[in-house]
Amino acid sequence: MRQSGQPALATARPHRNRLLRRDVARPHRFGQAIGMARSIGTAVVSAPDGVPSAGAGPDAVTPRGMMPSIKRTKFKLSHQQLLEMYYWLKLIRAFDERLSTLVKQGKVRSGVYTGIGQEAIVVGTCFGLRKEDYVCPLHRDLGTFLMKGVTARAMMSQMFGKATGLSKGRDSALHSGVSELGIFGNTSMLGANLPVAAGLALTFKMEKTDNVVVAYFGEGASNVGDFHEALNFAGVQRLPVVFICENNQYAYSVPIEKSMAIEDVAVRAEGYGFDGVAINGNDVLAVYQATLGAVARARTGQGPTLVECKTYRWHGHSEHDKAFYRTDEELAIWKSRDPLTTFTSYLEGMNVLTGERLTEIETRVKSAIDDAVEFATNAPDPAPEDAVTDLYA
Ligand SMILES: Cc1ncc(C[n+]2csc(CCOP(=O)(O)OP(=O)(O)O)c2C)c(N)n1
Ligand SMILES: [Mg+2]
Repeated sequence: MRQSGQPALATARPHRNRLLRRDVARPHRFGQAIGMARSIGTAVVSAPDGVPSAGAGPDAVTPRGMMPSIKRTKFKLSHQQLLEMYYWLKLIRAFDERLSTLVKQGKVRSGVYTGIGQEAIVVGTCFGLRKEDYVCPLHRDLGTFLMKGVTARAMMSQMFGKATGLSKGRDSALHSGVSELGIFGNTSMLGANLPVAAGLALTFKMEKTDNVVVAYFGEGASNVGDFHEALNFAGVQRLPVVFICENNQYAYSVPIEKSMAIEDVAVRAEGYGFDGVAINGNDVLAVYQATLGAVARARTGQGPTLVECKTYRWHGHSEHDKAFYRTDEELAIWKSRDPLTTFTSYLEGMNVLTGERLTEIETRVKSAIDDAVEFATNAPDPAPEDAVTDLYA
């Protein structure tokens, strides 16, 4: 919310408004070497030949940082696959929105860190993964669990702290993994999932599989030591890991310009000997395309990639944070780049999404969420005697 007396966004925080700014190209040396220097204000990752980007338009991107060869990755998605992507975007949005309501109703008492506004990152990164590939999600990445195969019922039970949840009621957040689905649950230690991701990738390499690891972190986490150790190790060992930075501009109340002196987290990859790219994280196809390229490189022994997805979280850090540290104007700008609305328009423009299909998808989403809430509400609490089971220490 905007504080009284606070000047308008553009004058108060020119840096914060950078995603609207036109600027001159600042090509990275890798980019120059492969002739990929480009101008600020154009699409960062262009869609494959003949397929327009689903992005929110030129204002929605900040193409700074490096442009590795993944820019040229081509892909084809059938209408069915595009609609599947759309379903996931809708489901994940609806799940988080319902959780937000449940917190306000006092029905969910855990810390809820929604990813509303950031869904394109989860969907674009998980869509092309295999079951055997691992994800190492963050506190905002509930959608990765759903996309890797956890049911909405189990996920809702987890958030309710019920016995039917992933951690059987011992926790009510995302601190739980499902190894058979390739999900390594996060801990609360920011950045700590990244060395673990590198370790998982080392296992894949030593076992000579072509599985990959996709690890998520915020721009805030990229300032902690674990991030740098993990990227260094992954670079030295050429590990099959894709580092996905969800740059939502804030680490709790701290805006990015107060925590780092660079514009793009992506440039940090260069220090560890591999490529990084900054893309429009609100464009699900751009995220899908960049991940596809990075995953292909990882699978074929070409090592890690850092993909920085520029985005914004609509809600506060958690549901108890009213986010007074930002302005209404800033939020409105980012809401106008809603990954869901832009993808809806894109699909409608291509005649992939018709009124009938939209109703069908919305009905499916609503019934999945309603069913999950009902299931979790009626599910049993954990039994006291179970407190000492499943312990390894
Ligand atoms: C090592 C460590 N330091 C601080 C915290 C407290 N903390 C939890 S989330 C958070 C902000 C994270 O920001 P970012 O990495 O940008 O991710 P975002 O929440 O924006 O998705 C902080 C400071 C923590 N959990 N772990
Ligand atoms: Mg952040």
